[in-house]
Amino acid sequence: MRVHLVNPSDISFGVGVITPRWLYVLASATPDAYGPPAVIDETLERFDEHSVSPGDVVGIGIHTANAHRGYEVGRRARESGAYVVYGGIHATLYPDEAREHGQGHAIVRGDGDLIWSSVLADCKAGAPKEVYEGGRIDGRSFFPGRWELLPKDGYMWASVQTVRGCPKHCSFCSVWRTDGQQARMRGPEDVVKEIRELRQRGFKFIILADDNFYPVTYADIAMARRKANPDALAEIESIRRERFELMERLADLPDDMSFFTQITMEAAEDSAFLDAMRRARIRGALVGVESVTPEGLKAIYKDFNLAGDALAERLQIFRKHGVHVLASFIFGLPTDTSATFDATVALALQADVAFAQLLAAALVAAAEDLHAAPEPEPGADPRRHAGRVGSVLFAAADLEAGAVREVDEVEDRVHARLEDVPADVRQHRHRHRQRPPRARRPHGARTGQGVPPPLRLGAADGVRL
Ligand code: B12
Ligand code: SF4
Repeated sequence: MRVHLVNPSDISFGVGVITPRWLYVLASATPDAYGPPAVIDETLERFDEHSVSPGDVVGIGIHTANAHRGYEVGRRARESGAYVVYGGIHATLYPDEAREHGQGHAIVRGDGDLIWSSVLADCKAGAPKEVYEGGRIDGRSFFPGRWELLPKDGYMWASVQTVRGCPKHCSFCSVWRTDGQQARMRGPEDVVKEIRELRQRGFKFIILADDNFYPVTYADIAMARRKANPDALAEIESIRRERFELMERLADLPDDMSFFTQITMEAAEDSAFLDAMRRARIRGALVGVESVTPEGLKAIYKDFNLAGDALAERLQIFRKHGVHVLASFIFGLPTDTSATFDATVALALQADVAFAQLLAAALVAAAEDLHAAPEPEPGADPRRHAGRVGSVLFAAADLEAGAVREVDEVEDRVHARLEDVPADVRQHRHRHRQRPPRARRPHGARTGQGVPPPLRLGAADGVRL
């Protein structure tokens, strides 16, 4: 019985940016008795069902964005006689969907590290269970990646996790539902050991694949003090201490290494923490700004974020401490209006962020809205039907003609460049080969003379990393 681990992707490019950590963690969790698992990241190369023999196990990790492809892989693997097992964020949230659409024999919910060997033993015995509850294991039990299985020169950056779970509960995010609100931290020793190994393998840039690198805020400490709860206070103080200890260890690593993480903007309140990040060479962080208005933040249960000038000032503090910000914004919140776009751009410039990531929210609702959008009535102004995200209507009529042309030109340039990618690099763009061709955007859709093709989006719980 051979074990195959597949990270699904619609497009394979031959090289990847970041190592998909779960593949290498599950490889570590695979007992030696089964031999080294075949690790297939479809970002690099396509899964070939002919490599699977009857009785093999094919483990597929899915998040919402790659679930469709994951289900296709699973169906093919099952046709080849393999046991198909799904895990990951999306399977944890929607196990029935993975069973129905992906024909999974078994679904693993939660962390795979400890339960994976039991799943394999059951498959070997010919009796996999329908659902396994992997749970939320203690941070000390997280497995490191089995990095000796990495393809040579396959990735630019490696990924190492230091903490899982986030105490917040932002409405659009899946993390607190899947990984929980408890910060589950790996021991600094384990983290550094893994990083050293990766450096020996040539990686100098490492993504800390954490949900929230700053899990204890001043407000949490103040609250525990107010409640006069010594146990709670001791626990959060020890979490904070351990974060500092980790950063000290990172600072001792060779100085050609850099890190990137994800953090809430509350960290800006804590200059000692930001200074420790700088010493640790955590040079950048994704900060979930999400919305620039207090109403927007309230709507997504993120009113611990600031808005307005105070927000800009808070973001500037990161850069002053040598931590560059990738600010992540969401569009399409119920409180957004067409003025939100300009307000967001103005804020991003004022805050001096290094990058801005702009995402569409409420993917399900937005997709439904688009699907439900009626064809223009004969004689009606078709430009009112250019599209909608959440409650924001994108009417091409509202765009300047020049802006429309610019968007079209950029899109055409990107397509042209993709076509130029040499065949040996662009191994296969199987999205185009395997699926019926996507409905092309009707000519002139961008300029309002047609309706854009419907979006096919899954049931998404979270839209930002
Ligand atoms: C690092 C990260 C990234 C990085 C690195 C990705 C990479 N190459 O690894 C980058 C920046 C590229 C990224 C991009 C995106 N990400 Co991201 N990312 C993360 C983050 C913070 C950590 C992921 C990670 O490595 N975890 C460590 C591993 C070990 O954990 P794991 O993957 O969960 O795997 C464990 C279990 O789930 C389980 N498991 C997983 N697979 C399998 C399979 C089997 C068979 C079994 C048994 C078990 C199992 O066992 C594993 C070990 O315990 C997560 C947050 C999170 N908590 O997961 C978001 C997260 C996965 N990202 C998310 C999103 C939305 C995205 C983007 C779509 C963002 C965007 N709009 O562009 C893109 C998608 C990119 C793509 N095409 O894959 C969402 C997904 C939400 C959802 N409903 O699916 C998450 C959950 C964040 C969130 N706020 O909700 N991401
Ligand atoms: S969006 Fe960020 S702060 Fe909010 S729950 Fe998710 S990980 Fe935590």
